[in-house]
Amino acid sequence: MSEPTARVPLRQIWPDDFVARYRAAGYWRGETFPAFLRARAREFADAIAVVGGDTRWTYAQLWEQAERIAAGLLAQGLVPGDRVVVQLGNIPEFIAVVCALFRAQLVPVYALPAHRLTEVGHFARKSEASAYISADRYEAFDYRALARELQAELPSVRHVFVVGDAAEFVAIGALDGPRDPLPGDPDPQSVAFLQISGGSTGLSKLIPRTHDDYIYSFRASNALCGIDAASVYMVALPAAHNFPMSSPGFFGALYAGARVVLSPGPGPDAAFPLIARERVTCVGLVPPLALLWADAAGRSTHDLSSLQVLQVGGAKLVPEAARRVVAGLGCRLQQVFGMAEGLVNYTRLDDPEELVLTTQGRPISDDDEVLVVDDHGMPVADGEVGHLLARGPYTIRGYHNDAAANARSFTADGFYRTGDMVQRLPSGHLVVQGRATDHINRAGEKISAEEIEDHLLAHPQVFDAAVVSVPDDYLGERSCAFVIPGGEKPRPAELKAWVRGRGLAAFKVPDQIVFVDAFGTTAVGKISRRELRAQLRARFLEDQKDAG
Ligand code: OOB
Repeated sequence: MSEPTARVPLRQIWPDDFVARYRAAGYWRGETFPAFLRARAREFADAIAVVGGDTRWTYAQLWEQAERIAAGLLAQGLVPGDRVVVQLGNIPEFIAVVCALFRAQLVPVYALPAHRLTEVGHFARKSEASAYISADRYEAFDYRALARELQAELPSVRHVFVVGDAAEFVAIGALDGPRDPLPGDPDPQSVAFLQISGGSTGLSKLIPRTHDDYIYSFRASNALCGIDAASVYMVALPAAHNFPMSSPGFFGALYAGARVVLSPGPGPDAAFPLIARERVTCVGLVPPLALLWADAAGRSTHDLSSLQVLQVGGAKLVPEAARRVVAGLGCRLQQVFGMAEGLVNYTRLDDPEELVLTTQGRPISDDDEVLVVDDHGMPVADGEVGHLLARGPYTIRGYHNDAAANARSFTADGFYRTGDMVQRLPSGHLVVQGRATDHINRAGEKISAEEIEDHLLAHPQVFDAAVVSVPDDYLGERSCAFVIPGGEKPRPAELKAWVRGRGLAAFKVPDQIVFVDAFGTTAVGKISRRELRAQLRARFLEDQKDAG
């Protein structure tokens, strides 16, 4: 039998002098996922690592699950370096599967449970994935149906593995194989997984994160978020999102030997009983949820007194809301302003209250280089609003396989253009003031205006469409599509169903549709889409003011 040939590991390239610097500073220690997970399985063998549903795995059991699944995946014909799209919800198997992929040197590509065929197909195509792993059902959706459509469209996705009832596919629970073929530990500078971007222009980009850089980000986060072996960290947001994964997230918690508790949903009904039962100490939420929790806490009979740190991030928490959250939950607030591409800012647990309430924190690392610049790239003074650029020991230098996006999103000297507009205070704390890119931040879910416009334009009765963000009391922002009908005007519900029918996550369906005869721009000649969206948004806000 011939040896299976591994695929060439993906790499993310930092210039040599930066590599040397980040190693010398002790950020990059040559640690890898499988090595640290194996070490914890010895050190904390009998401590509970993961709690979810009826499952309680010790560290030793989690590692055993990872080894079994890893061996099984290789026995099924996957080879190290293969990319695997993982679409699992907040269930223990999500963590076991991801650890197994690391163990076998397979590269997870994270999809959110809300994603549908169009998005999953895009991730699989872009990453050249050979496998897809999902649950049988999650939140009333049958992912096996999605798997069938995916394989019909992309035969290169040769393998499908399913948690639960696998139907014609292979069950994760049944996987096993000889342990000998399992590879040794990977190169710490190789890409451990591909995370997905919020996607401000068109489709999501894939974000390659290395063992060295990602482990540094959550190891350092642990110190700033107060996570140690005695902590109990709850995953309330979708586990595949970078925030609950690494800021400090469940990986930070596992690195520390702490306990991870997976909440099946983000609302108080699901989370509060678990907080009381497991004595949860830390959880991360997006602003609308934090407000919901704060309101519900007053009426709740559950004991929430174990909560020490409530982290809020993913979208802007305005000071008034921050005050309500603190008053309602009575624990320490930590603001988190991060991005899957890297840079994460935290308010510090010992920051003065005013900074915690009014800023989005400061970078993790002394070697996070943060620039705030004007439209011409010139630095602005502290206190002035400008574009945020970032470079550092856990911020990527480029997207996976996307030269056009890289040319747009990175400066020649390797700074990532975050698209966010911020103010920097003399203390180094950042205040997010808006953004320069056209996406909608809908309760922390990022939606590209362009992506949704393209789907609307494909409708036969749409002549033109522009999608903008409008303020929403609950979500922070919601999406509003301005549509010029072509021929007979479609009904709004029809257009929403159309977008959903294009195989997209439900959160991308426009919340509101406004029909207009023309975009009515006053500018002479052709204006950019961005300018058009800005004008429509301004007109919407003006109309609201008149109406109210
Ligand atoms: C997190 O990551 P992504 O990749 O879903 O989104 C990043 C973008 C940022 O560029 C910014 O526009 C926005 O989300 N954002 C915030 C924010 N946190 C993120 N805007 C205002 N205030 C905040 N606190 O969302 C993410 C990743 C890791 C940790 C936390 C959040």
